[in-house]
Order: sequence, then C-alpha cells, then structure tokens
Amino acid sequence: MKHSVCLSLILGANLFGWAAGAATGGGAVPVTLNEETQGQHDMRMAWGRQARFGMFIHWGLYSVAAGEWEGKPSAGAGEWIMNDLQIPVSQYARLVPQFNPVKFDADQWVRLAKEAGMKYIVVTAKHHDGFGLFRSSLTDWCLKSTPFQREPLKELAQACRQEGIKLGFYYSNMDWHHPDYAPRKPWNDGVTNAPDFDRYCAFLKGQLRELLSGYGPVSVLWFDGQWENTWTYERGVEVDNYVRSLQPDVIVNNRVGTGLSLLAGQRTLGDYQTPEQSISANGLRAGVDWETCMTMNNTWGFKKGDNDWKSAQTLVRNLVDCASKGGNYLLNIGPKGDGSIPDASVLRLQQIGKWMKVNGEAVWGTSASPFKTALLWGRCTTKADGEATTLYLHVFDWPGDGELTVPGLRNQCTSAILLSDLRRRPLRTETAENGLLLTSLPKTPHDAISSTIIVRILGAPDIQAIAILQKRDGSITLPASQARLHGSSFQYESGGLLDNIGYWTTPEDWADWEFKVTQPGRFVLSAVVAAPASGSFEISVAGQTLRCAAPNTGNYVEFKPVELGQVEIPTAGKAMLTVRPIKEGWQPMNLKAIRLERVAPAH
Ligand code: FHN
Repeated sequence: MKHSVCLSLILGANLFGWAAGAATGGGAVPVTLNEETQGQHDMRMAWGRQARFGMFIHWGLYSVAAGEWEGKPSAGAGEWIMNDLQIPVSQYARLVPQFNPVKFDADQWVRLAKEAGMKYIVVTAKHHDGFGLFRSSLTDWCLKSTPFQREPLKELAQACRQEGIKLGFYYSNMDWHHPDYAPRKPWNDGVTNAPDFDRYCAFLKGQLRELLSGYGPVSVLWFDGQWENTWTYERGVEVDNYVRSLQPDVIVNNRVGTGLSLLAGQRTLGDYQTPEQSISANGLRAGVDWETCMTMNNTWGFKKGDNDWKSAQTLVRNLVDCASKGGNYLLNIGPKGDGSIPDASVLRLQQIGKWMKVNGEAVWGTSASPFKTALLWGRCTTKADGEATTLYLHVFDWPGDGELTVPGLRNQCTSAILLSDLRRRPLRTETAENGLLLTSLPKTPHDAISSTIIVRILGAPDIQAIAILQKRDGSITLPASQARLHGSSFQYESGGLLDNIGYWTTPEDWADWEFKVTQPGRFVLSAVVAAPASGSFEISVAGQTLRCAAPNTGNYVEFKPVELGQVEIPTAGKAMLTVRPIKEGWQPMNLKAIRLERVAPAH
C-alpha cells in the first residue's frame, strides 16, 4: 500500500511548527494547554460535563471480518483480529475490496444515539490496524481504496450538526500497518524498510490535520494505543498542543500521553481520564474529569459470535453510577461490515432511551452525589439551584414498605416528588435521627430499572456521617458500601450487578462495621455472599465469635444468603461487628452484606 511522505519532510518546510498562525492559517497564536486558565479550561470542558452520556463507535475493516478469519474465530475483541490471529497485512488487505457498507445511514446512527439520550459520538477514524475510515491524502490504506466511495465521517458530521450532537474522532497512536511505525509487528509483511518513527509521527500529525480541518468542529479527540514505548511523553505534548493549534476547543483524552507516571516537571496530558470497562467504586479524585468507556457485549468491533449482551438495566445503572460519581459513560456499538447496527445494540439503545425520556434530567448536567458512602437503595446525582439543591435519588432497590431513608441528610427538605409523577404529588417526608425519611412511597416502583425521586433542599447538602441504625422491625443490615475496610487488596466495587466487597484475595484483609442497637436481643446472623469456592471466616460481635463457611455459589456475581448462627446483643448502644478470614481455610469471596434478624428480646 502506497504511503506518501509528508511534503514538509521532502521540502524541509516545517508545517507542524507552533509558530503563530503556521498551523491555523493566521490569527492569534492559540492557547496551548499549559497557558490555559482554569476559567478557559472549565468553559472548554463545560459541554462534556453536562453531557454525561455518549456513544462510542468502533467501525472499520475488522467489522467485515466480524471476529472470524478463514473460518477460525478470534479470541479477543473484533478490532484486534489481525493481532490475535497474526494475520499478515497482505492477507488482511483482502478486506479492503469487501468494505462496502451500503446499509450505512448516518442519520439513523445519530438519531439512535440522540434518542438514547447520548449527547456526543466518538467514532474510530483510525484504529490499530491503521486503516483510515476517511479519504486520506497521505496513504492509500484508507477508505478511498474500497468500493465505498462515500465519506462516512463527513456524513456523520453533517448528521450530528443537524441533531445537535457533538462529534469526536478516535485515533490510534499505534499502527500495525504503517511502514514507519515501531515496534513493527511480525505480521506487517509488506514492508522491509527500517521504521522511522519521526516520519510516522509526521504522518500521524498529517492525518490529524486532515481530520481537524476537513470535517467541521471536532469536539473530542480520543487517542488510544499509547502503551508501546515508542510513544513518549514528549510526543504526547507535541500532539496535544498540535491538535489544539488546529481546533483550540477540542477536548483531548489522557491517552494522548503515555499513561505512565509523570516525571518531575511533566504535566498531565489531555483533559480527562478514561477508565475502561469498569466504574471505580468512588469515582476519581474530586476535580478530575473522567469517562468510563464500555462495550455492550464483550467486543468493541463487531463479532458475529459475541452475544453476551449486558441488559438495559445494567447499562442504565452503569450510566447512573457514572453520573453519581461525577463521570461520563461512553457506551460502545460495533456496527457490522455492511453498515448496519446489531439488533441487540439497537434494542438496548431504545430501552435506554425510553428510560432517559423520563429520567434524563436526573443525569444530564448533574454533579456527583454528596454522600460519602454508597446508598443502600441506589445512587444520587445533584444539581445546584442557587440557594437550593436538587437531589435526584435513583432508586434501584425499591422499598416494599413505602419508606426510604436518605442517610445523614440534615438540610431542610422543601419538596419531594416522584420524577415520573406527572401530577407532581408531594411525598411525605419526616426528619429522622438518621436523616430524611421519605414515606408514602408507592408499593411498586415506576420503573424496575431505576425510579427517580426528586428531593429539593435548602442550601448546599449537609450530610452527617451516621452509624448504621436498626430498623423498626429490629433488623440490622451491614452493607458492603458502609464497611470499614482494613487491608490493601480488597475494595468496595459497584456498578451493574456489583455492590459488594470484592478482590478479597488475601486473608490479611478484614472488615468491620459500627452500628447502633436500639432493640437489644438475640439475632440470627446471615451473610450475602458470591464465591466460586467455599472459604472459612469468623464473625465477632458483642464479645462472641462465630466460625463460618461461605457458600460456594459458583461465581462472583450470583449472591446467596447464608445463615451463620445466632448471637446475643444484650444492651442498646453502639456495637461493632468484624468479619475476618481464617487463614488456613480462606477462599476469596464477594460480600454484599451481613444481616442480623432480631428473633428474641434480650434475656
Ligand atoms: O486496544 C483498544 C481496544 O481495541 C479498544 O479500542 C479500547 C477502547 O477504549 N481501547 C484499547 C484497549 O484499551
């Protein structure tokens, strides 16, 4: 495949200098990142922080392969097939004449995203295989060599402008095809030259120039493939500043850098962090913008054999989880080689859209939860309203008794309603010892996925850390979210099916809870556990210790309650319960909660 070397390299001209106007064709020298004021930064980031939800699109030659090569399935993600099956580039090129996505419909794709509640789209302009999904003047290894003589990125840009959706491009620093990319892959069988990485970077910047000058405003540049040692901090700085010189308002992700720890004098590159396929338990540090990207099944690029789809419930709760921690959710689709979107993806986007149609205001433009521990029943997002604050309570586990406690909330509540109640009927609220008690909830939730309650309070949230309290029926629940974790490896994990202490791989780690007893007595102790093997641990409370065995539930996500024995808590007041592995018999387990059911009054 022919590669034209940048004219600048031949003429020695420096097309990529930072001189005033050189890159922007005149006008003031654009602000480079390290000169940007916080105010300018916040202004540039504002739309992304409002958006909370975007669509990731992985689409390219690999979509034609669909996870299979000469009848052999690839083990990894669809877009990694060249790597996983070590397909020689000369063979992989057989896909080029097959790329003719006649079913591609930019308007349909953008409408699907918009109706799902997504505010931006990031599409792969070039993935690791180096194949440009656009007509590049710098190489033939791109769309212009296929039968598909349209410009999908331009059609997407146009459709996004029409629908008010921001458009971003994914661009891989790593390139398995380019003759100057290093380290060269064994399967890159068409080239023999010694790679010249500087020449590759000139190519990379040349393509970025094409993408940043030929498709209108580009809102996001999503770099990737930064982990090979040829990609350096210095190249990241150069590209970070370069793309801003072309479009000063573009938001750049952190993978323009190397992802390695910063050395003295280095600064964080890019504007936001990009955790992948997971949602951190407590969000990232305050003030750090982040976005979790995630597949709907297990692959980014289409694979015909991957039908392990997450449910709409899981996807909505992941979105809410991200927003409740001040982050964004970039949910991926992998269109097929013919340009159509898998039915399973379309169905889930429509289901998410149905939920967002009712609850979108509780996601878009919201900020993180003010609660320092996870909420037993779900998540919270907030909006500051001048002298007041709106709390959006996302209730995943709807209370059967019509009551819900907002733990530790000390503000005056001025109103509480169900977001879905078009008649805006007020919910009864009481100020309780452990927070705000909502009563008169309907016995069934409006939406089993997540139902939203809007609580308006005076002032900024004032949350008192509270001990876990005994419920009126005498029961006490000690949730993973409120455990005090003592150790280095385990952690509280949440999102989707997860709301538990996980990664409990070392018996040195142990957990305890402090709680308040108002009704002493005899209690039946149980634990809610998921574990692929039965392990031994002990529970100590009120001077008694029970030796326990975790049930083998077959895996780490199917939780089962297991009764552990009885204990006496003879007096009211503060109590402490400890869960400690027994070294010799320990097996890792995920622990969702410890429960104490009061079965008799104190002797
Ligand atoms: O290797 C890529 C992968 O193919 C996919 O593009 C994801 C999406 O974030 N990023 C890299 C893996 O971290």
